[in-house]
Amino acid sequence: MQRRDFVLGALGASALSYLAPTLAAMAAGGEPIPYGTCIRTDPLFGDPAYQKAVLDYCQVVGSEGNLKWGDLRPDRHTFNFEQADQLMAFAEEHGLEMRGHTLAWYGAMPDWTNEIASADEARLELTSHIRSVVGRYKGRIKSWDVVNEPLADHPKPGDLIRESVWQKYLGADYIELALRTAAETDPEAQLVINDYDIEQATDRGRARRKALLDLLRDLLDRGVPLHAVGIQGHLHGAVPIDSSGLTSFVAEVKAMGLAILVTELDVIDNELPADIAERDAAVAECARQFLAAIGAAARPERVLTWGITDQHTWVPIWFSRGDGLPNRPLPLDADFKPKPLMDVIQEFTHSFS
Ligand code: 9MR
Repeated sequence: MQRRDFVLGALGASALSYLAPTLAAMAAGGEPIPYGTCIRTDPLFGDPAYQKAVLDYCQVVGSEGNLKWGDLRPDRHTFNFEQADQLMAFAEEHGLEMRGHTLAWYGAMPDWTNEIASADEARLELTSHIRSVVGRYKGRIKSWDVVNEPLADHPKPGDLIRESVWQKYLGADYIELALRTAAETDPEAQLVINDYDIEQATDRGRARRKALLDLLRDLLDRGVPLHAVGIQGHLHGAVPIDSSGLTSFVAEVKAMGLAILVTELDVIDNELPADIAERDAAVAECARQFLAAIGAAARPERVLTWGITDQHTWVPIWFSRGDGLPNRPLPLDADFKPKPLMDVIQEFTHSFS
């Protein structure tokens, strides 16, 4: 399948105006977009079926938790790289690329970081952490989600940046500091800002797209090192996707000279029908619209889902179903059988080749 068919199938004629600049690239052909997943190390090393699925389907992996502060930093003076090292070794042994997630986030912070009490201390902790972590995997982790979810959940003028210990003491400047420190530590690494809920056809979705574009423009205008935007893609199956808004957003990001990655795709299905076939079809169609809208403006460099099997997903922690049925947000079911979502991903990643 060619990209044009994929895009047109999902978007219809309204997408045509975005296609023209990309036809030459299509004709040139190329490799399929590398696909991958974030990894939980327990099943990776404890369940042969999980490991087999990763090896069968993936060219790239990330870590669901092992590179976050909560896992790496049991206390202020200690780094625990054991799990992250094991995943890195697995990736290298099997020729998989590994992405880094994440260096500056509000979430998964160990309690001791609440003791940070000044701008100087925040600067010191953030920069020394980034130097240690990026330095350890220098030349091996080639792409980092340096700043994760910098936007306020519902950005408003004057209130664009999400609260965190970094924002509390350094304001929005923590973003620049994190990026500059990562660039100094590994000048070859791709530096990414990663965020969610930018595809929705809602006022909030529009506000988030605008806030992210404003943030990117400001950083680039000031010469801050930044190479790509990670569109997470935790899609809400029952919330319409703003296809043209998303395509325009990607076109603007591309015009800034930044690459696009899909970093955490899954489809939150708590409000979708109970019937399995209907639900799986709705999940796949939602992802198809999302990918098509992105693909209409740019070839994303990577497509990663946030997990590969419904057996291991964060979704029920926040979005369990009222009817008690298990969530089905990912490309393989709980028995590792491919679902329509896997077909959509494979069609999309191959539509560029
Ligand atoms: O899926 C992750 C879950 O297992 C963790 O408990 C949680 C806190 O570390 O983070 C989840 O991953 C999030 C990711 O790091 C950033 N985007 C949203 C993801 C889902 O909540």
